[in-house]
Amino acid sequence: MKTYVCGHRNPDTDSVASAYALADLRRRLGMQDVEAVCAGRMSARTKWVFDHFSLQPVRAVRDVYIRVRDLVEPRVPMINADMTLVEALGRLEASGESSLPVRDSKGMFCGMLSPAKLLSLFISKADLSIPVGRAPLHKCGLVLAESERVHDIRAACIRSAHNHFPVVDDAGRLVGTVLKSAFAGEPPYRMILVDHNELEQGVPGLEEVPVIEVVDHHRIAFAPTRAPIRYTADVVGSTCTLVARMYRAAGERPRRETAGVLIAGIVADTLLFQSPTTTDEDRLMCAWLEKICGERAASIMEGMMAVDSPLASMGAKEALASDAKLYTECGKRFMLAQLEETHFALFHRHLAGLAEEMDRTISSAGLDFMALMVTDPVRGNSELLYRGDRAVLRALPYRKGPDGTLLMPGVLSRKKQLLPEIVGSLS
Ligand SMILES: [Mn+2]
Repeated sequence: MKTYVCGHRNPDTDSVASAYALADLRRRLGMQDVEAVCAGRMSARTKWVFDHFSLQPVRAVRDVYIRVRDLVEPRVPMINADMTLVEALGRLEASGESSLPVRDSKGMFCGMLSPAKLLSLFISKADLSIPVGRAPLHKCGLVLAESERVHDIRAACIRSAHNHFPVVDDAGRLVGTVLKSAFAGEPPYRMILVDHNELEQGVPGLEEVPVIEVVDHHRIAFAPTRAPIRYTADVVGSTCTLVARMYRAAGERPRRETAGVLIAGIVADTLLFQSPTTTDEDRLMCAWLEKICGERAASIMEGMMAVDSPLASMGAKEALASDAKLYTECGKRFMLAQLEETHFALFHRHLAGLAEEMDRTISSAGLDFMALMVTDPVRGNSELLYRGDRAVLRALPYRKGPDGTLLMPGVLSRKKQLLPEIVGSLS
């Protein structure tokens, strides 16, 4: 039976990475037909991680509702309309079913072959070597669309006098047959949840599918289960830490790429061990994974963070213009630009180009000065690059850092924190 491993909706890197690595571990330990999926689209950062390690991205699913196509019984044959009636009746008998679906040469569904419908032919001892397409077929039963939710058609099917329901795709082509008995059977797949355990946070449709395992580092709000399930939870900084621990406990060594993906999950959730949720276990597992991967956690973090960075994706001019505000205060005209970066390395690398562009703006826009505030929202700090009027610069209360930028620990707001200081230094 198929098993999906899935993290929470709006999937973050920890959630996708832990699903990917746990699916791989379960497969190695003998589980068949396991697939990691993600509940919605991967972020650009997560996509970068999979690209970086040359892995296929995890397939995104919108929901896991059980669909008609999941119940199609592959052992029930389909009859082609150009087959002779004799041959088709032979197939019907061999199948052990009471009716079989018929399709024309284009694959379109044309009706059900059922002996009851053929009674008049038998009685009149008609020639049974005619093609099925010319024989009377049963056409008034329920026809199911493969994409329909089982939840929506279950009652109608159970009430129906028929035991066989032909299934068609959007174009009306015959896909196969669903047997009435399928509605009483086990759901066709099951789930392993990672990085969440609350139904509301999970992929839509989760309530219809049995959960056989949970690996998580959040509060527990999981409903009581009917059967025992495997439940791994601990107070650590990342679900990937728990998955790494499970590899070790099983005596398995992840592949280089899988180790890289796990590192990405750990550093993304612990903000490279800066978050107060970080534990020693996160550092320990990450160090083990780094040895296997051959790449440092910090460099994976940097690669990931650079993805959404304005300084990585735009030129200096465009980045400065993306959020620049013009002010006139105390007879001075100035511009304050702000950018969000997850750390300052890229900013320091682009200092010369940014300064040059700011000098150009000062002269073209007739400004007295211009400042660029780069904010790291994760650690809650900013740094300032200042060009123009030296008197204002000297009056600002910020210390100069080794790269020549002004350090603004704890400063996040241009409007509430930087602007009052600037205005204060003008008067
Ligand atoms: Mn997490």
